[in-house]
Amino acid sequence: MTSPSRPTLRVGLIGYAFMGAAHSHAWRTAPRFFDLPLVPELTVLAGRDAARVTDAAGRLGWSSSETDWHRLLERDDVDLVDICSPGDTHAEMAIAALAAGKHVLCEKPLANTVAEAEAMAAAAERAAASGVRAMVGFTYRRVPAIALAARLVADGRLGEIRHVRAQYLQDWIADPAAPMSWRLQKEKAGSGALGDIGAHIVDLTQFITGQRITGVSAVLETFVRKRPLPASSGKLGGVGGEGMGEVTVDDAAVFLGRFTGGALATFEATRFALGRKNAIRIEVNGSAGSLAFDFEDMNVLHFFDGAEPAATAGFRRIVVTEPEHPYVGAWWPAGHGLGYEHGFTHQVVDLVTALAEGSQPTPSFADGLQVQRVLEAVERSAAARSTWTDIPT
Ligand code: SOE
Repeated sequence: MTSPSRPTLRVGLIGYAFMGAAHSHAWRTAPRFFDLPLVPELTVLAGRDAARVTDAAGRLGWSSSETDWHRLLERDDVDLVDICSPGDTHAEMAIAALAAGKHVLCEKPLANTVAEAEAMAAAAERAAASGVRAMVGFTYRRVPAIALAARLVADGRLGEIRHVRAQYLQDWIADPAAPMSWRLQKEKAGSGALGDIGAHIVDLTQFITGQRITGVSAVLETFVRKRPLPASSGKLGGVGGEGMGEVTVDDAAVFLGRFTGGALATFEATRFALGRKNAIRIEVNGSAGSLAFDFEDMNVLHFFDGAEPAATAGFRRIVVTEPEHPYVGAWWPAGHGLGYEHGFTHQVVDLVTALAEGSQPTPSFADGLQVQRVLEAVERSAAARSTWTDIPT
């Protein structure tokens, strides 16, 4: 339990939708289950609508609320700004917060373009010189089974990595009648499935393998190009109305990749995999072993040990809930399992620990920039159809 005498980390959060709620839960919960060197304080929640942000602040446990995010940069009772607003706001907010001497946690993807991400990474580098730190929120790295997978690869248990197979499958807009949202607007979200969920599997596969993607060949598709505008403007980030709106992002991204160690990779990110709700499926095949993970069974990691004699070889199902496993010791007894929200709490634990040590939290903005470069390469490859060979039908 964190003792009351510990120094505090006073947080200002921007946004109170899905990510704002998940981050609020994490800031509240982390000091109650982990012995943190700094005690987070939920100082202020920022949002545009005065009535709604005041209500959200009460519901999510924030001491005060603001309707102008710039106020968070001026307040001397804010040490860290947590950005949980759509991607078109990330660059302006993060760069201003860093310049104001505030640490920054910014939701993924880091930005909507490589140019924005480069400016953010440069601002983070400047700020780090005076001990102000920035981190991008790829929380799935902090699912215990994923952290265990990365540990197995780093320990050489898979040998040389030959194949990486990654899917992120959702189906929340498979119905053409599903209304327009800000996530389907390029000027707000930057891209569709590619940046929203494709960014996660780009980051995860690089984190697990410890390698970088060096090239891609891609296809993007938008299956449903027009959608009904939502009656309530809130769902579209402030824009609503009658009739139909134009979808200006991809619904699905499929791409091949190659890693620095020579491994071949296949990636699939889609919101049209009817029946798959949040299926992050990763398989890595190496010369000495393989691993497989599915977020819809997130407390389990499947591991094939190539050293096992053939008579007893096979994928074993590791239930990743032992105290020896990453993060798990702070929670429940073996077998009781964790959920989606725990990755956000573990993110707070690692961020706060790094800040107290004066070290760089990971993933850094430079890591987020590299992911953005992969996303942009996917978009360029898809546009160029560079390696696509048509088959006459
Ligand atoms: C929507 O696809 C979404 O909320 C993503 O934006 C999150 O990053 C993911 O964790 C859950 O799905």
